[in-house]
Amino acid sequence: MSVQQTNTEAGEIRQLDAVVIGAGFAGLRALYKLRDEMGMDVQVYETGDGVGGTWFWNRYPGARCDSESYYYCFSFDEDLAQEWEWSGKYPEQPEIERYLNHAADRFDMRRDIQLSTRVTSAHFDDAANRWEIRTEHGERVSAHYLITAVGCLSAANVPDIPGRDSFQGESYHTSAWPREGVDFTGKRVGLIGTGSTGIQATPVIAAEADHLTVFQRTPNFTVPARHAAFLAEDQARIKKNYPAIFARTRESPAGFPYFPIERETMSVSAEERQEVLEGLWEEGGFKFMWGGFSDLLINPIANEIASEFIRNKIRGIVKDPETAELLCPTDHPYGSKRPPIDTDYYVTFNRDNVKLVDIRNAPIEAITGTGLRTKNAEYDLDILVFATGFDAMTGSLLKIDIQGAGGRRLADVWAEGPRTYLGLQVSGFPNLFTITGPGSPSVLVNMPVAIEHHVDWIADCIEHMRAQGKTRVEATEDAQEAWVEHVAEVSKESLMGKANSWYVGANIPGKPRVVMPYAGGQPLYRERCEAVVKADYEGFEFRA
Ligand code: N01
Repeated sequence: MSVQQTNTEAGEIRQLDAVVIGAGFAGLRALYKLRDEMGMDVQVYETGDGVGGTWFWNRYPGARCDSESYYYCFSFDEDLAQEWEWSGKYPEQPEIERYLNHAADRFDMRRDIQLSTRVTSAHFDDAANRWEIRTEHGERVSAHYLITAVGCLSAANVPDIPGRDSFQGESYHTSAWPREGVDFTGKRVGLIGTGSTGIQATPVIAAEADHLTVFQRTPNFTVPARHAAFLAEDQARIKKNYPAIFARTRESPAGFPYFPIERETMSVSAEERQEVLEGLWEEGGFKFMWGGFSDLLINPIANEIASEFIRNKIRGIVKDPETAELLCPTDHPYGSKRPPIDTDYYVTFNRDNVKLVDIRNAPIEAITGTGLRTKNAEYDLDILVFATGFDAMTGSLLKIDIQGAGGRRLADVWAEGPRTYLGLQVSGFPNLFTITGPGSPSVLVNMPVAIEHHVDWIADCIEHMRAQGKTRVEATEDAQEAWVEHVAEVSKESLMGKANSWYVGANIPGKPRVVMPYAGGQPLYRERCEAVVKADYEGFEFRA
């Protein structure tokens, strides 16, 4: 739908059953569910000029998925699963963007998605039990339900470094990468940030650029992805097993089709431990975290063994001992930050045209017209890449002026950190559902699995309301309070709170430090959501 076809402030307000914000995995799934499976009148607004969400925006060099393709996808339609051919284990961004475009076409979604349209505000009308939603183009619509599908990692963090805007060369944040790409040939490139993104981009930029300087504040643990193309027999085996694969993704703690092994680190000999870790390193991928020992994320001694294993790998790969030590993380346990997986990251530091610069001990002082100045050196650069991450989990929601019952602003209610019930609703914000909102497992689970669960839960809740003749649903303050406490309690059992990561908002100056995702694992969370439903939607208040 073009902007011209929608209502403007001058015209009548269009009445909708639901507005969905975002057209990534979550928004697309929500649209199909509500519109095609439930017959609702739905409008999706999307800021980008294409669908895909994360996979529309993050087109930086080396961007690829680090969950395996055949389970990092929609499971709700068997025909879609059968007809789509993944090229290999870890598809690059263009392939996932193509997949999501294919889904949008296949299910005739585009007619209800308005692209290039940022939602600027959403205010709840107490008397009508409806949301009034405004866009950057001045459109105004009214919807019974507001469903946010804005993504957990979509509000870019571009650090406010003095002189940032004075740089005369090209500069890019990795999540706002130009469609036409960036030509690094013959260029001196500086890259700030060594999270999953920086770690994926570094080897690819290094191979193209004249010189790459990586500015590292905190070294990160990464294990090899070991990407491989699928053979015809892999495709056939996967397609045959899809129902079982998808079932397992719903039952496992992190939404992968395998379960953490029931074996504690100290229950085996030092030789056996080494053998297990070697095997996982060779196999590659996230299995390093789940497939060897069960206590990696809860027992500091077990964690240190795995952490030191990775450090020794770094020391073995990186030829310059000083660079190797700089790359070794020592200030946080493995897995307490979201672990990246990589293709040729550490070995890239053996290239003559790559330099690692420690900005922990000699911080960046300023960006200049010609490059960047740290406490003890100047770097001349042609291109500056910000791989500096996101204002995670809350950033995209708080960019929108969301006001609930009685005009309460979400930004005020979350001033001390996000508060939700089950990560699905916020008390005081009736008929608003937050897909993979803070307080749900979200980013700790394979995202499409978490998303599909939330969409199904929300749809069931709406169905329940229809059946009961209710028009308003809202989490109670008490239920929310208890859930927020539970999320905090559970997080204490994991090592997650130990690192300064985006999980806890530590990457954004001034953001309250709160473990935002629910760390209890997906099965427990799903059980909890089901129990709530069985107990007649305990903790939710419905009104006619
Ligand atoms: O962001 P990050 P990301 N000065 O926040 C540094 C997902 N993802 O885009 O650690 C200097 O992890 C910051 O340093 P420090 C995945 O969930 C998935 O890499 O704060 N440096 C850090 O090194 C991932 O976790 C895929 O000290 C500054 C880096 O920038 C999430 O997205 C691929 C700085 C930011 O790391 C975010 O990853 C890529 C400053 N002022 C990402 N501010 C898949 O494959 C920040 N940094 C699916």
